[in-house]
Amino acid sequence: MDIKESIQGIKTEIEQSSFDGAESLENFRLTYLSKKGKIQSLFGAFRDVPVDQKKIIGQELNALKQFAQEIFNTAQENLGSSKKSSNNSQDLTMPGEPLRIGSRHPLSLVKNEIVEIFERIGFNLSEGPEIEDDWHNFTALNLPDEHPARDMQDTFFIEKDPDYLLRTHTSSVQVRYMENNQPPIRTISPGRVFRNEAISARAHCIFHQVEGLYIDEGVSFADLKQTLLYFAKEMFGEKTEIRLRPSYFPFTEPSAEVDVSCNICGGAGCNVCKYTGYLEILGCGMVDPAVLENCGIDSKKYSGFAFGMGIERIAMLKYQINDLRLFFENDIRFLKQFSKF
Ligand code: 2NM
Repeated sequence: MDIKESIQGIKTEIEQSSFDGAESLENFRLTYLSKKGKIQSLFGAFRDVPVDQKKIIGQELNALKQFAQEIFNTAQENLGSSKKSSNNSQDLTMPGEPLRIGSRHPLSLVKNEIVEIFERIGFNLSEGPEIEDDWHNFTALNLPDEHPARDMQDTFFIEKDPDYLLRTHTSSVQVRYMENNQPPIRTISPGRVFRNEAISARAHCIFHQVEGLYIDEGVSFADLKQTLLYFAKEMFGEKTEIRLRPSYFPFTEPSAEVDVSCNICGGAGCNVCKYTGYLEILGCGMVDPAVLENCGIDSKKYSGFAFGMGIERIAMLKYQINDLRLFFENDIRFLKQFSKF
């Protein structure tokens, strides 16, 4: 095949080539425009062209090279602009992805509500460490060494030094508060507490408490009752009644368990209150004089009351949640039901 025929053949090939992407463009460049490509090899063969034809063949070869380059440039441009036009095809009037901002956990909502109810009657907020020592969690609170609540089954001890433990109640915060403040004391202590027990629908080894403490001259059991009645009405509604039953805690004497009238049936009896008309919500009592003395408070001059409640339990009653585990699974379908946000 002579060189003229080769030029024509390549020209026809180029005219017939099509481009469907970056890969075909690169193949075209390698086939026709690179140093080892078809056109460059014709330039190699140009040496053997007879002198009288060199001018015309040379012109034709240059024209072929230019033609290939032009085809390549046009294809490259088209490919680039087709990418651009697919970007332009986005519809900028489409609504955006909704922003998901999350919601407050029901336990936080209930904790805040309880704290605010007591802040309205002059209580302040106190907090303390989750890792406690034996004194603040047990000894100062009248729990002698042999007391069953100290049993290994109930308390998570720090293995390296069992004088340290995960607090089993937030009373330890109030011991610290009494050590550092003289009466009048009105403080409310919310927080996370830990008990070494089996997990079920009704119990978990981590839960949340709010404890309250009021110490001054002449504080009586009547003050305790009225304070708790105020709390119950604020928390569960104006019609709510309370009922006290005698109980026992090592740190209070006398002690009581407090029930509120069932806010679901209004006291008539339903399956939530197990047809008793009442729901147990907290424990309380007059702080034992020995506890006051342990914390540096003169028990001859001062008296006080204390109470404690589980936030999970209050939240379950308030929102009619029947399984404790929902609080720590953090399923957003559950969580977002309680927050207005
Ligand atoms: C309860 C029940 C009764 C309580 C006692 C104290 C302290 F530190 F003052 F002694 N704080 N909280 C207390 C009393 C807690 O929880 C069911």
